[in-house]
Amino acid sequence: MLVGVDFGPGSSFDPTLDELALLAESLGDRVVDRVTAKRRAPDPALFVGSGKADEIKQLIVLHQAHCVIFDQALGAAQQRNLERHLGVEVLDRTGLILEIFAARARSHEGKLQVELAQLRYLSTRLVRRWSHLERQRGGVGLRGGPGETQIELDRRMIDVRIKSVKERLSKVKRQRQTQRRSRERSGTFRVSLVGYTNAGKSTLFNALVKAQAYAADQLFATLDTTTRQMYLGSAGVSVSLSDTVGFIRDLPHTLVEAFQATLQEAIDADILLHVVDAASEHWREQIEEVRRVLDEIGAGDVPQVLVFNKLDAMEPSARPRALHDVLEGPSGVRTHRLHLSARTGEGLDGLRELMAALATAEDAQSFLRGDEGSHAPVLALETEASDPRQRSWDVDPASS
Ligand SMILES: Nc1nc2c(ncn2[C@@H]2O[C@H](COP(=O)(O)OP(=O)(O)OP(=O)(O)O)[C@@H](O)[C@H]2O)c(=O)[nH]1
Ligand SMILES: [Mg+2]
Repeated sequence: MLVGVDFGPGSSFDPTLDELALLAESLGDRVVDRVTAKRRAPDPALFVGSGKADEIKQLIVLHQAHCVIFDQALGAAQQRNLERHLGVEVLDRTGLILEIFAARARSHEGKLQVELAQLRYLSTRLVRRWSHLERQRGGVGLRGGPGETQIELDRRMIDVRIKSVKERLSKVKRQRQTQRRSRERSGTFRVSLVGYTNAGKSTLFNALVKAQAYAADQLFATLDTTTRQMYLGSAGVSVSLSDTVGFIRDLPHTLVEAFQATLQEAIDADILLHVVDAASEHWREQIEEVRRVLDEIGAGDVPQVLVFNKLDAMEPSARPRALHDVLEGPSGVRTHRLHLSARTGEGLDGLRELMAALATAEDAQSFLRGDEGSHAPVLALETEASDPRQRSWDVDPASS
């Protein structure tokens, strides 16, 4: 059973719970019912009020559900109380995403990163549970209770494990740095595909470099960064192209931290191709979310090109006039926008052309900002193009 709670403006709430359903289904779960609630603030004990909790409990019995998944992050105590109250396993969005990452991680580095994130998640939960036990026991000097020994052991085990995972990760990180330095020395222009999960990054990657990266209609199909050389015949240059892990709303912070090494690939690029699922009705929110995560990992200033993918799946009436155009805000800030289909190949030549122009330009950033040799039509916007909050790319492509 899925549960989402609307805490009003400023909180993320999806009344359809569709994305949460996709996340659950990608772990093999079957969704039997969806419940939404509205509250001013989370109930400290049960997150939802006790009335709502009882309603959920009745539905659990009705559907014989095995698990309840909340679309928001639950506190450790709330999760525990809910499990007690509902009598089934209770997961939150963070826990669910961590499970998906754990199930998908393939590479040595990916597995280590997921383990680190899980241990961190676990340790915050356990520490809180322990302090609660310690309070109950009441006094100092009360030593040797079985609980306490166990607690100390668990705590130490998690700490030891975190330390060893971190050490192994830093070894992998050093290897990565060496590889990166050799790429830097070769002076290759670096392009990274970034974007919301399921936007089509891997499909586009495969289409561009004729690789066989895993692409699938599931969230977080890709967890590891893959890099390939891509030869751009028209300009006679090679660029390196990286496929990266997708982002999602409320990406758990422990994961962002743990995946720093993988995400470093994105930060270090000369330009980012920000792939957008143009066929999704949520593409605006998804762009904002991706920009938020990029800011968080320090890649907010890397020049970006917006690549609207899945052109073949768009309503014919929504098709853009030009496959490549430039959005210009009132103060002259420009954003290049491409429309293409990684599946059918339409528009890929335009992307190759732009990449070739960027790779051979004196300075990619000023190329994107200025008029240097670009033939794409420029669309004047009423709001600033570089400010994601103003949704400046929100120009009706058909009318432009
Ligand atoms: N109709 C259509 N579907 C596409 C296109 N590109 C990708 N897809 C589909 O979208 C789904 C996701 O594609 P992926 O390439 O795995 O997406 P991704 O961005 O790499 O996703 P993650 O690795 O999960 O972040 C797959 O089912 C693709 O077949 C396209 O141009 N048109
Ligand atoms: Mg992928």
